[in-house]
Amino acid sequence: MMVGLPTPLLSRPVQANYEESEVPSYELPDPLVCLDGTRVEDAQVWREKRRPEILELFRDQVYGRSPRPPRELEFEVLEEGPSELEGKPLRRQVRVQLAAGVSCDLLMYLPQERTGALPAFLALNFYGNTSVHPDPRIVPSSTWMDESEEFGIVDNRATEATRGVRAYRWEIETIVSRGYAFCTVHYGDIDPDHDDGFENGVHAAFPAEAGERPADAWGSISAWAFGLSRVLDYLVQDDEVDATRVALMGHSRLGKTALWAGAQDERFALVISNNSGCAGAALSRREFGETVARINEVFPHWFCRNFHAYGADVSRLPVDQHMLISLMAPRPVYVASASEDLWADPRGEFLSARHAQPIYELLGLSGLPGDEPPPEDESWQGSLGYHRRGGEHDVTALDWEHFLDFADRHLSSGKGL
Ligand code: GTR
Repeated sequence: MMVGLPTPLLSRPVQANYEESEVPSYELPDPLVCLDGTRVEDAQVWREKRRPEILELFRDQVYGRSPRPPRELEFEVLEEGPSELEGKPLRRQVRVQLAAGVSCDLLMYLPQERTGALPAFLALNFYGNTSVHPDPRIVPSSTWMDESEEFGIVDNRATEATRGVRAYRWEIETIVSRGYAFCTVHYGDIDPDHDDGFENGVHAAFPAEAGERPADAWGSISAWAFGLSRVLDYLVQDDEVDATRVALMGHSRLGKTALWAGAQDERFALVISNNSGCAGAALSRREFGETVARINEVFPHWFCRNFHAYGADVSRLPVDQHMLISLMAPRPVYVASASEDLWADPRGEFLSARHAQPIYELLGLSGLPGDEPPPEDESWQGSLGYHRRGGEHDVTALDWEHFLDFADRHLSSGKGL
């Protein structure tokens, strides 16, 4: 346990805590108490005063401040045509410019049967668009790719050998058969996942002014979130997609990204966090599994420099992750955990959603029905949703079943509803 350790010891590896009895006692910052000490009593004060305060705290102290997007949206349709996937959905591949000289490739599958603009799922992927399905027509990625012995990725060089390797995580045929467009982008197109001085990816298009990089400058999670918003800019003008009904889904570090993207960009209608853990859905003050100290040590580039200071004493953080979820309100948020994914603190993920509930209630919406999570594999769904799947850190068909039901409830797929 790290609380109370003298600072010098923190640079040594600290054993992660996996014992509930060892969770330190903590007090969460109250999302309904403003910085001047006044209490939020109505939706207007939440909207106009407290919500902007919390958003600013996350920008300034955790993920960093993103630049303004380019004024003109530029994109190019790379390829379009019927696919051989079950149900023969239309495949469309679009190169979307993120900033001068940087673009990402968006892969879309649109159900063949459609009567109007479609609700959509949008998610970043880890190993290139080719990894999500064996479809031979998916344009391979040529950007930075995470090294992997398993997939033969050496020196971060993208390889087509990833075709289909992660298909099991993406229920594309099911998603499409339920009336949703499926949209995905390789996160490496937006920003390489390296601690490399922010000199490449979309960061490079916005060079810092001379001198030290500001302590609130954007890290990689902010960069990936920025990319998601630019993809949404494209979807807004794609007539076949209803951009007011886009569900953002992310797994692990990309789950952290989905929550941060949804918090900043209120055009996202719904957010799903899968196993996002520390600096995602899990409460930092529990220090269960991955901690703020450890995440900053191993992945300093994910955050702004201000965040690095909190590893030594997490109780000083002016926010905790329930406040990130509260920034989505009144829009629906679904948090999914996995029982064996202790590193991501399943209980801390549940509690974040639970502690965001007062904001949903203030806005007249229901939250989760109980103080304890539902039985394993069962899903609770109101404006907030939660399940804890049996098994490891992963995305499975059961997770997607719950995500799709949650999206049907809130976005109405137009099929079977
Ligand atoms: C882990 C990291 C987690 C989680 C995960 C992932 O190594 O400690 O915070 O984000 O990576 O993204 O796969």
